[in-house]
Amino acid sequence: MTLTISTLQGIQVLDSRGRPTVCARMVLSDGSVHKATVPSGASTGRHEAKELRDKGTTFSEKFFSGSSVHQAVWNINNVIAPVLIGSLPEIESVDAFLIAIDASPRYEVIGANASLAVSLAGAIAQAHSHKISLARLLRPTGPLVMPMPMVNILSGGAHAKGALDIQDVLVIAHGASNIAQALSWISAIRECAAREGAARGFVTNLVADEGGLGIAFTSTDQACAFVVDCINLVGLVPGLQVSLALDVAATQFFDQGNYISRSSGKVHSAQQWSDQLISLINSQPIISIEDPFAEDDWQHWSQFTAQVNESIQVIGDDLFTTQLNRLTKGIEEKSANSILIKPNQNGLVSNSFEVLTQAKAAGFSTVVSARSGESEDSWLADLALGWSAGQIKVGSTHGSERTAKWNRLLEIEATEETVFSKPF
Ligand code: 2PG
Ligand code: MG
Repeated sequence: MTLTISTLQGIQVLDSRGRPTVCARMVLSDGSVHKATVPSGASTGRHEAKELRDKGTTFSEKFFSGSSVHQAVWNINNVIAPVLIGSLPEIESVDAFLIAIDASPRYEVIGANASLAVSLAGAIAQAHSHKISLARLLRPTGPLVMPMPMVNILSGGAHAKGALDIQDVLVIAHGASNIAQALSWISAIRECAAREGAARGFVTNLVADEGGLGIAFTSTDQACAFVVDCINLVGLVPGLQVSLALDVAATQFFDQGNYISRSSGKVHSAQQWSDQLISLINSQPIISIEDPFAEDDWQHWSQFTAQVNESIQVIGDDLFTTQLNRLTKGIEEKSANSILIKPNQNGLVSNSFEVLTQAKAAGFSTVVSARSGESEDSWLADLALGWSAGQIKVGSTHGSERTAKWNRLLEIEATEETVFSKPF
């Protein structure tokens, strides 16, 4: 029996920060219900697809200070649903309908929060109609490639009230043989960081948006050294079994060509900033660095990537914003060697996959990523598996919106044939 879409409804729900977000609820002709809730960022890139938020002027909007999503929900119910009802739940056709409704590159008319919710609900419904998981729909044959997790231990920047200048210190358990082992190591490191931080007299009760600890270290170097201590304390070998990754999120402290430390107020020229990062990389077991420069500082991205010369992974997040035109420029200019793939920066499942495919073709590594504002959904884990992304970043080991994704990966590893990705 061929299943078709019988109803499609948008609902305003809450994300993990308590802010409104869009859920699309699709019912198929067999009565089955398929839902997808879109995430939302705090350190958002300027070039991301348009997240439609209300102005906060009506009575019901004002309680969310202008962040309600009634217009995006209205667009699903009144603009998108009439077009999709009766059609097949298939990624390609649903996404083609969405593009036909809103041809603007950043979905400024219907909102990327509306488009992605519907695109994802369609993909999840399609998997149901084929009686397989979303991961299997996207990768029909062969073992599933289990992504290497990149996990947040310390948070700063926009996620933790500026506890650190940079946004995250993360760990990658590249010496582990599977994801269950990797997560067991990383949970121990996260627990050790809370214990050890308190023992050293730091305030450790600020748990940041993504479940990392918001400890106010005086420098990034000190924060990295602390995480290295924790790796040692749990009995693992830094650099050999577990290494560090940074998300600098440098756009957040870039001003008129300079990088300005929020903690010390010190102003760095781009060259001084680059030198500082290189000396940090040389003194700590760092294997990956994300957004070392601001989103439009192309020149310094290219210089930095040439200088580190493949010795570490240089990831573009705000730089590329999961947009094909920006990735194409980055490939030409050798701005980075890796890309973060965030479906809500793009607005469609199929186009996010296209960006990932082009990045891989150019020899880039690919890291599928959650946002700082998340939901209990686990579709991101299925996308990472189905797309053979290689790596995944969903925040820390704390918070159900984070564990929903880890637990989905653990479930797949326990029940399906998988191979653990070894990008390092
Ligand atoms: C990032 C993400 C996730 P946000 O910068 O990579 O950590 O943060 O969702 O706030 O953009
Ligand atoms: Mg980032």
